[in-house]
Order: sequence, then C-alpha cells, then structure tokens
Amino acid sequence: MRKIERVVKNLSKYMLIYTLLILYLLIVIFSSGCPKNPEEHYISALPSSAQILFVSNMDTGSRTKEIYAMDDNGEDVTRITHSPYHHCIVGIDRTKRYILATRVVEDTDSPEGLGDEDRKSLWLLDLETGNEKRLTDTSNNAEGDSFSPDGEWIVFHMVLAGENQADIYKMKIDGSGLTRLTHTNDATESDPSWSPDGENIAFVSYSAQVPRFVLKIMDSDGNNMRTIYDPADTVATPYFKPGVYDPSWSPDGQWIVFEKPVHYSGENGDAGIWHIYKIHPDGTGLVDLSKQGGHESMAEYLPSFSGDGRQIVFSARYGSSDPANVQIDIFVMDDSGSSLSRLTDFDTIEDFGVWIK
Ligand SMILES: [Ca+2]
Ligand SMILES: [Ca+2]
Repeated sequence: MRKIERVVKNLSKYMLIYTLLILYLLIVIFSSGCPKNPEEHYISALPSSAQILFVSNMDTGSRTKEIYAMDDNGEDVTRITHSPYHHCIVGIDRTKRYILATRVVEDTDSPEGLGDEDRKSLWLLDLETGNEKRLTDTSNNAEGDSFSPDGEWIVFHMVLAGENQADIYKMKIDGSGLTRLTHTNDATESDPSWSPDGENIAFVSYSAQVPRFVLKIMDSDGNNMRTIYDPADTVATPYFKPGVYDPSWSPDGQWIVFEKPVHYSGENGDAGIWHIYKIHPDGTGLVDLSKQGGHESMAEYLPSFSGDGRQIVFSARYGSSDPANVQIDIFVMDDSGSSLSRLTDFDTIEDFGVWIK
C-alpha cells in the first residue's frame, strides 16, 4: 500500500514537472507570435491614406530617424519602420510594395550642420512580407532612392571602399545584376533618378575640370551622357560643394526638379539659402520655383512631384541660423512654386519627403 502511495506521489511529482515544462514551452511559442512590443524590429503596412514618405526622429528621441508616411495634408502620420537603423533618403516603387531605404552603416562622424557624412548602405524593405534585405556591401558607401518604372531595378551612387569618388550603378531589386553605369575616376556622379519612360537617368556630376555639380542625363544603359544645366552662378556652403543636387522627374517626363544653393551667410542652420528649380530635359525653360512662389529665404531641397504632376513635396531648413535650433520640415507647393504649405509641425526633424506615386 505504501509502495503504491509512493508510486502515485512520484508520478504526480513527475506529472507536475512535465506540466510545468509544457506550460513553459507553450509560453515561449505563443510569446514569439504575440503582438509586437516597441523594442522589436518590424515594418508596419502602408496605410491606404499614405501619399508621402519621410523620415523623422519624433519617436526615437535621438539623431536616429525612422520612416513614416502621411497624406498630402500632413494628416494620418504612420510610423513604418521600427528598427535600430538611422534612415536617410528613401524611395518607393510604383506598386507601393518596396521601399528603397538608405541606412547609415556606421555613425563615424558627429552630426554637423547639413552634413551626413557617415557610410551608408541600401536596403530593400518589402511592405507586403515585412522582409528586409541589404543590397550593398557595408564596406562601400551607397545612397539611392530611385526605381526603374517597371520596378525591376534600382539606380544609386556608390563610393567603393578605398576610393574617394562616386559612380552610378544599377542593380535588380533582388540584389543581382550589379552594373556600373559611369566610369569616371576623376569625377563624382551622384543623385541618379530614373525617367518615367525608363529611357533616361538624370544625375549630377562634379569634376576637377568643372568644380561644381552640373545636371546631366544619360541613357539608362550609361551611354550618351550630356550636360543639360551648368549652374555657374551657384555658391559654396560649408557642408556641400557648389552646384545642383537631387534631380527628380515629373510624371509626364517634361520637367526635372532639383535644388541649388544661391546665397550663404550662415542662414538656416548654417545651410545657407537653397532654391528649387525646374528645367526641361533638353536644358530649356529653367524656372526658379522658390522665387516664383515668394519663398526664397529657406534652404529647400529634395523636391518630388506628385503622381498628377501638379504638386511638389520638398524638405526645408528654416527659422534659425543656429544648427541646434533650426527647424526641419516637409513642405508642399504647386508646380509653379506657389501655394506653399507646411505639412509637418512637430518640433523634431522631419526630412527627405517623397511622393508615393
Ligand atoms: Ca566617377
Ligand atoms: Ca519639424
């Protein structure tokens, strides 16, 4: 009888241990499938209201910026990335499935004015599956935001490890097919943007012979390179070489928008004054949109047309010459530079706005 009691006792002891073990395993399994907590790394879906992507440090409380979406009134602000990464410029393909994100590899330099001198790499974020894939080697310094219109390729500029000049490359979005499009070891080509018909790539180029960034176009295979605008009247600023930056196409392919520093005496957080322009791809019809619209005192940059071509979103630094107190926000204007409207009014950094087309 005692023996039976002991067996039953031992059995219940083992059953208790066994039950606890099962419970522990169930907790482990279920907690990994639970709703995400803020410490976890994941991508949120793009809301149907989303019209503009941008980056902001509104939730990180540090220099690190995450990707957000909003509508064209600055409403419905939605955080897309929850990550350990510092994001710079971003782009999105026409299917709205893939984001091309430029992420800082290493914070090697302390933040300095407009400068963002750290080494960066390109990542493809899949909004449908939540997967993320790094596309460029972390020993190189790559930056880009532009897809081919068929969504199969990205185009970007990259400084190879050990070099001090950039060239333009394209690559398939799965990371295959890396192709160098420019082959100049004595010039830096950067800021490439694919035309809406897929035929051309606009970019900027700086060389010892022409020591300012000029606006160029080439065929999308790298041939037939030609200068369409040489900004001889541009000025130098502490953090950027003189010239034009960030060309981007109108949806009908009739215009290219870009920015240029036009004055420097420490304004706008030591950035100086930058205006946004548009020009036809054949180099005719130059318009200073900032001047036309009567907002010529800010540092305006990274213009991006809306899908209907009637509006342009851009970023601007304004309000203080002190870099620590300068305001950075996303603005929108119409395609003639008028009807200026500020979309973000947070007291944090809202930067690099692009239209989701
Ligand atoms: Ca080069
Ligand atoms: Ca702000």
